[in-house]
Amino acid sequence: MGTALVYHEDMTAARLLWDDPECEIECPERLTIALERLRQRGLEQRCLRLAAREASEEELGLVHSPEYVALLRGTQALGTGELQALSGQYDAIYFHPSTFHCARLAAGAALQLVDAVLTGAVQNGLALVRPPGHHSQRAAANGFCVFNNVAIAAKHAKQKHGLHRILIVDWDIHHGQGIQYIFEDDPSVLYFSWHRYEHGRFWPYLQESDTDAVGQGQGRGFTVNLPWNQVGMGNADYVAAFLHVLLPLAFEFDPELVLVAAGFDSAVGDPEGQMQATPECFAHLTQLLQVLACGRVCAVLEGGYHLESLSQSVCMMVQALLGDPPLPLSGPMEPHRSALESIQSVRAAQAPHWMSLQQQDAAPVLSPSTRSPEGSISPLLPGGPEFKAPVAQTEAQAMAALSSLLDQLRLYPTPPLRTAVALTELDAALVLPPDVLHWERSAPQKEMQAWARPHEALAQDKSFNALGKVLYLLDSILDGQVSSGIAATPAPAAAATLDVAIQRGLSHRAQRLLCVAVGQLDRPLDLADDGRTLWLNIRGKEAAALSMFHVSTPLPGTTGGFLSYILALVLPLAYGFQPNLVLVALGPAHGLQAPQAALLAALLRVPAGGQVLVLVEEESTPQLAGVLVQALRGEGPPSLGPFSRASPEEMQALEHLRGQLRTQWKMLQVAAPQGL
Ligand code: X5A
Ligand code: ZN
Repeated sequence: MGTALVYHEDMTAARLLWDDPECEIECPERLTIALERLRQRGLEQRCLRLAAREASEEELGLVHSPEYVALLRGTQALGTGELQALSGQYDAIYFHPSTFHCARLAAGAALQLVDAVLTGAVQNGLALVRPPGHHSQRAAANGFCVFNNVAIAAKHAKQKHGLHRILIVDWDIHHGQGIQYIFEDDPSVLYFSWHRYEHGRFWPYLQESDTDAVGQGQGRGFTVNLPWNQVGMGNADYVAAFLHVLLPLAFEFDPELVLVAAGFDSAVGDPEGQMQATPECFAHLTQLLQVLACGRVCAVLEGGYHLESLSQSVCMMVQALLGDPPLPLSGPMEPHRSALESIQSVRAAQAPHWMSLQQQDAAPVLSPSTRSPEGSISPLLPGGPEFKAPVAQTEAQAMAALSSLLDQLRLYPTPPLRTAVALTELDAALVLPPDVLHWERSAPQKEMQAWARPHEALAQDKSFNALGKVLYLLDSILDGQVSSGIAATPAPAAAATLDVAIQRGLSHRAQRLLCVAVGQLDRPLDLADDGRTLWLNIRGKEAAALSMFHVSTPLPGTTGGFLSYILALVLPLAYGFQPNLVLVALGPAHGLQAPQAALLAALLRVPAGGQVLVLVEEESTPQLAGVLVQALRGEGPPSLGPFSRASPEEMQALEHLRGQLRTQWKMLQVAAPQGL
């Protein structure tokens, strides 16, 4: 439905007029270079361009005191000396004669974006602004920030659009203490921030940036701080933070709008953050957020001071907003020990306030419905990275590695890929978006006969013809001609079709194939346990890990239970495995409601880099097919409905399984391993 890009050239006018090493990194080129890169890659042209407007003084008053706004208005007439003297009254701030105008445009851009999304003109968007906002407070500028753009936008969404629940995700590497102060007693705004902290030794050196600051009064539990106590955090740490902290709370909160305080000083190369997350990580984070609030995501630029890294990260985020499948994540998917300590600490601090954390942290007790694995778990490691993360001894080597990494990303083409649908009878009842391909092509008869021969269920014409489409669609996904697909098969042929699809995928180009079989589908007998296939049977009869690559789990009917199984088991396995193809098969008695199936597909699409093939039974409803198509195209899936707690038995079974698997699959961890 469209992505807005809100910008105004005037926001490049403000700049530092005197010598100040702390402030000089906040420069006009941050915007011009990011925008230039968006143009070069054809991304700006795909967005709805909106010229930023100035926020009115009344709108600024949603957050700031009239005296503070008046003071800022006065700066327009000051000389350089006076500006410098005034700037000195604040921490890490410089004023310029154009600061007031720029800052009003920055806040106005955020407001315009929220209006565009909440009126339905677009699905999502990014406001490219400066000065940034998240450090600014009711009556104080701070940390390059003048007006609190995101906080003003949130207040506006409540007041003008009547919203009741807004999620703010602050992935800038500094703590947005300004946002925290503004909403600390407000339960209608859930504020999540991660930040470089180093036990309080990093700017802005505040005690209230730690995990035990959870909000005040009615707002307790609606401030969530995840401090990073070491530098060097990377893709695995950021994804783990989303899977194990942010997303469980966000689903339980059920926001109507997601605002992102999108600072990219948390990316590799940034002098402030000193972190390692690569630009494509921000596409993953963005798409993980797009499953919330029906996809209504408004991002507003905050920090980001390495011009090339910033521009790449901005491009990745815009591509994700546009619905393009994300690039695979680089680097080992193993969170740092220090990151796990932080994750453990914030989960403990928030547990009293969130059902989703209470149920997950239930003691892992062996229940009668679970059993130990037969034999030993294979020690094979999941596949390696597509790009090598920079590992360097010297500063110069590090810089060379970084620029080669950024070069690789620059060369990556914008995929002109689409979702294909092979639904036979079903698609007649479906109104599909115009860019969806109706899949008619079939694999050559000869080839297919060889594949189908061992399977009696595929002897019938109908099943055989459906298989032909499935196989050709599979090839086309693996060859990069289409991104994702959905195909229907007659129910009696479901297991055989899946079996052939797996073999075909493995013999074609799938280096690592994740098969998520929902319902009564048995693992093919001849499937090798060689690390190339991860077989996950959901709603199998019991929770069991027969090997690291062969996992079977029940699936709770409660929303809380369902979400826990997906966020705490399925996605960590998928991120650890890094598949280049995901096969989702909804087999006999899969029992998934349409919104659940859509959420599963929407979430799996992210670690799979968009390469997902969903097999449904021909007897499925057009409604199910419809929401699956939406999910595969990157549109927000429908809401699961009200949160209901999982039963203790369900959670015990999950914890038992996680306990069995987490030494091999590090993304399952939510706490630092003991005794090391
Ligand atoms: C928005 C932002 C950083 C201020 C750092 C001061 N501010 N040392 O990234
Ligand atoms: Zn920052």
